Amino acid sequence: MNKQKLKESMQRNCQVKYGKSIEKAVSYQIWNSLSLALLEEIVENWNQTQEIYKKQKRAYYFSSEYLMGRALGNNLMSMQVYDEVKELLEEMHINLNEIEEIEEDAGLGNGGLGRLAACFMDSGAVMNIPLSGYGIRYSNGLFSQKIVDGSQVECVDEWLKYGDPWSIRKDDLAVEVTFDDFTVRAIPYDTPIIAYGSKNVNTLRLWKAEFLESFDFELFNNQEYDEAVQAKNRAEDISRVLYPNDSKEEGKLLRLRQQYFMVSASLQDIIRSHKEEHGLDFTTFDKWHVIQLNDTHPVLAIPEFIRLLVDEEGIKFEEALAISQRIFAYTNHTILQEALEKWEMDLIEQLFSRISEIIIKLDEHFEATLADKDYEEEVLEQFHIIQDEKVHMANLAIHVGFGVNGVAQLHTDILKERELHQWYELYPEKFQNKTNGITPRRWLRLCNPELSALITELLGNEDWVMDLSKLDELEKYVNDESVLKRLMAIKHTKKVQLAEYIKETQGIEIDPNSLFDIQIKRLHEYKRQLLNAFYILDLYYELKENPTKEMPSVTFIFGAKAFPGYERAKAIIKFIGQIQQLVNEDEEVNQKMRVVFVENYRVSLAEKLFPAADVSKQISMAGKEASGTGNMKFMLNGAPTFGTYDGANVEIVEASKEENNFIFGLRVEDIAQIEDEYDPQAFYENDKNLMRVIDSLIDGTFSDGGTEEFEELHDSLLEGTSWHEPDQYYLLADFKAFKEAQEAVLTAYQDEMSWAKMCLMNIAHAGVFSSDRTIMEYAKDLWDIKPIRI
Ligand code: 26Y
Repeated sequence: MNKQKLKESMQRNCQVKYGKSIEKAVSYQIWNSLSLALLEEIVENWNQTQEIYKKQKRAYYFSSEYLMGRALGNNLMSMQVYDEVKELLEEMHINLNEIEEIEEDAGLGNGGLGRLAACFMDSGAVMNIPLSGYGIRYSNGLFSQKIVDGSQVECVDEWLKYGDPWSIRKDDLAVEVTFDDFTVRAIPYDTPIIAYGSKNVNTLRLWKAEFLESFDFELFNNQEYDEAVQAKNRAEDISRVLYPNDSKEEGKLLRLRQQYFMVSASLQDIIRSHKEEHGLDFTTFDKWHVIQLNDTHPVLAIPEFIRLLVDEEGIKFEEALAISQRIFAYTNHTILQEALEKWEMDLIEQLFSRISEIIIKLDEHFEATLADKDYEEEVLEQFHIIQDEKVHMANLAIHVGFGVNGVAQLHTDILKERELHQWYELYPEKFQNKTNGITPRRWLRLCNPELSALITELLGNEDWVMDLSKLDELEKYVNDESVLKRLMAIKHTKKVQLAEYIKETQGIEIDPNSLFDIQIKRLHEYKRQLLNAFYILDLYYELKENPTKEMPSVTFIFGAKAFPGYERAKAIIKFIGQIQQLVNEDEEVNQKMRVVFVENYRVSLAEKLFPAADVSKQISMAGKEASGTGNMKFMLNGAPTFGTYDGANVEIVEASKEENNFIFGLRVEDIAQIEDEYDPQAFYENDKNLMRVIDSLIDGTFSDGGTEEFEELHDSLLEGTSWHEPDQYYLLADFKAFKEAQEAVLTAYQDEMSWAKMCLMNIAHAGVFSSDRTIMEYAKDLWDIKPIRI
């Protein structure tokens, strides 16, 4: 990189955009000018990459969520100019770190599924796979969270407030999306995905919805100003907000519009480029294109593709269906029934009646194909796309798609044996496992430069950044005391940095010499943050009774957003807040333990938390967490897993060995055995400690501000409600095992060298959890695509 050239470009961009020189610019202006200057550096490679990709088969990731986080630091790293640019800025008396910190996260996703999409984008580029992402450019991403008096308050996310220098708006590539009641313009914004280690630059294309005419003159002339503005808003509403929802259906009509908007625009784009490159021959479409559907959210792509081929290109329905069956594959991310989308037929009819016709036709088609299988009536019903006037999106995807995959081995097994068993029997050849992964660039190289430097030194080069399996070689240092000491010193540094950040942002003091025990993820009952809270409260009572208990000092850290309409999840946040207050204010115990709920958990905060963790808490009820990916981020940064046999935890423990982790609790098969006669009351009555912490919800120990939310939590465990049995996630059954495992942690942590070994073993076996490995599996087993380097 030519420093002088970059500096000039920064100056130029600053002058043109803000009418002032860099010397006079404020942080966000510097951030914009620098980002634009860097974009200038890669734009030629970007165009070249796209031209070369056109010559071979390409994959498209259709996803309603992309949880990208910040771009600047990541792109500096990918371009391998981080240190150079830092130096350059220093010469200009600018602190790069401060500039990085003013960037807002692109939080266009809820949680794991959205972050996985972002990791896949990065890995696609680094592995030189012709992979493009398609999605929606929400004006407001996931809400930002404030904790006010212990409760979650949601604030609107304004990620675009300082601009979006990394995206290029492409008006010339706009398309129209037509609903039965109106038509909108879809405008693509392209963001470069810059490969670390090569010149390839992939594309994330996100659509923004706009009004067709910039202004409705007739209405305006007739002084119907409000109507004109209304029509404009109605169009823009489609890409206005991400639904902060990863469990239930909400804002139905608009959400459905969003889904159709995204898939229709993306397919029109793909078909247009197909015609440009290959003419009107659609019989070879699958030779050139393959579409991965990220959960059911983009599954409307199937009938929309058929519509476009039949209605716009004059292809016969049967032929269009046959092509679809060769280009779509579907990934399932959950077995929670409430998260499997089912759309009411009349909504679909109302918004896009032609799509409902096609869905009916598809349903009839598949019914006919099953006619000779002599299924019982009931079984046959389960295969229908339309059941009780609802469209089962997963059924549509499984019938048509050529591939169906789960996201961790256990999850795929459960799909095959239970949740989708009859589908597996019908289409065994479609089912595959693709264990999730994480990008080593953001989740180690960027967020933990200290550990990265040590690894590079030990391995002799930086090849591990692009081939994470190289970490294997670290195992030989497992008895090397000086390496282990350095590893622990790095951990301490990251804990000091986190402690400073928490002090600065939330005013809470924590001790970097204490054990950092961290649970960070969306708030959901199945993830069992409440179980962790019960344990912490129990430990508090134990310390009150026995102040000389032999244990290291511990800091319990939580971070989680709750869906705004999910009352119980919000009550759990409140409960944790109450425990935090009780513990931290109690002088008798607060030298031994503290609790912190970090506000507004998001990608950029995650980058500070994972490297600072001593323990990774992964305690979902066995069978419920499809994979988890946070678990992998902890592991890569050297934290043993404290967890259940669930999701990818199983594979993490298999890779790094059980003795280097803390596994507890009921397994899937144990739960299957007891589920019919499970009696949480018996656990409650037989364990005084458990009783005490559960009772704290109703005995006046804590206050929920008179809302009765705590009582509701209490009853959900012991009484059940109209929609579920008591303690549906088996907290009470696992409490004792949890406590024993946590005791083992407290003991193990006191032996620094043996602890350090566990950390090292985790790092050394984390290689398989690189999303590079995952994306290559998709490319090989599902997409039939090979890398191509520019
Ligand atoms: C349709 C709507 C209700 C909905 C919106 C978002 C349903 C689900 C979601 C998001 C689900 C999600 O994030 N699932 C997570 O996907 C990760 C990536 O595969 C997994 O690691 C994680 O276990 C799973 O919960």
